[in-house]
Amino acid sequence: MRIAVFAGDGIGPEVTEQAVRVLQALEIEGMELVEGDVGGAAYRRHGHPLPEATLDIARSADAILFGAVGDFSLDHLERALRPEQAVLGLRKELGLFANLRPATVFKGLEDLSTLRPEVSGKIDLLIVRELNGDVYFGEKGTRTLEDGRRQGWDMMSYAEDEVRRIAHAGFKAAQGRSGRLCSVDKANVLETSQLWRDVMIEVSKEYPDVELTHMYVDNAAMQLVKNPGAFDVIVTGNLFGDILSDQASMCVGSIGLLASASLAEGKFGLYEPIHGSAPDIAGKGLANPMATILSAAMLLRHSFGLEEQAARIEAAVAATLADGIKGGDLGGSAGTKEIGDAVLARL
Ligand code: GGG
Repeated sequence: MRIAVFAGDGIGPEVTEQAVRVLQALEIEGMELVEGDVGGAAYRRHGHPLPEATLDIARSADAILFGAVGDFSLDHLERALRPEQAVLGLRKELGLFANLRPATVFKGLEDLSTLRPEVSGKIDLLIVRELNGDVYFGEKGTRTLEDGRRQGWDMMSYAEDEVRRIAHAGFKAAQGRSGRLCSVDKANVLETSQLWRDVMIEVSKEYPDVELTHMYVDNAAMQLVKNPGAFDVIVTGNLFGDILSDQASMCVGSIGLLASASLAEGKFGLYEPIHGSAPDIAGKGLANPMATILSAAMLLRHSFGLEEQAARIEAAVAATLADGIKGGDLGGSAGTKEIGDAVLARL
């Protein structure tokens, strides 16, 4: 049970430290944690956000616990050397194509949502975001046009096999839940989305027990705020999924609560909070570590089948919140370590 721990930048090390404490407290036999550098921290030490040594650790591990990457002071670097390339590179190198992002309202937090309490209490959804395609990985560049104007471009593209494998991930996730899958695209405007929709319909024939619906992304953004309880599993592309999951985090109270699993075929996965490095609060002990702690629970469940230990972590987080111990992101005053202590005490 070799787990790579890549803490990264900003609040990444602080929140990861608390998740590691929780994992260690479970005293799981055979668990080995191996640290590696990623992001801006890796660039400063090794001249690259994803050094070969880190990739070697990743390849030799059974799962990765990841903090966050991003560092404004490195904005001047060429794109290939920016901190974010660490997580994008790991996703591509390791074939991590399916990003599961659950969003549930915890007991006691209903009134913290941006929504009316009677709506927010009903939110329990899963966003399945494709991770290896879309504008993130298409050809990109800048040039100066003949008339002197600068132009930038990012090619949005999906091949049918890329859509097919994320479709299967979405349908399987829906089978494990209520059997409802909403595919989000922009098929009225984008060719990639038309292909996406066609492939979703083809794959749906293999899952007669799942009800497939389609929604344009602009409408989905509106419905997420208006009636999020109507959604169960959403499957969508890389860019739309990134945006909609941040929006979903506000429907449940805070981005500091949203965990994620980025999965390859099989059991290997990278687990990280959906939030970034939050440089404004880094090093102050203010960050909410719950999203990273909940990501560690997803790691135990998906990569190692340790359902009981995963459920213990989730119950401890829920109990901490129900007891009113909240970080500043939720209107409370508990700091990073205090929240970690509280979760440990309730394990
Ligand atoms: N823990 C998430 C994180 O570090 N995000 C930074 C980032 O740049 N992510 C790119 C993406 O998820 O699309």
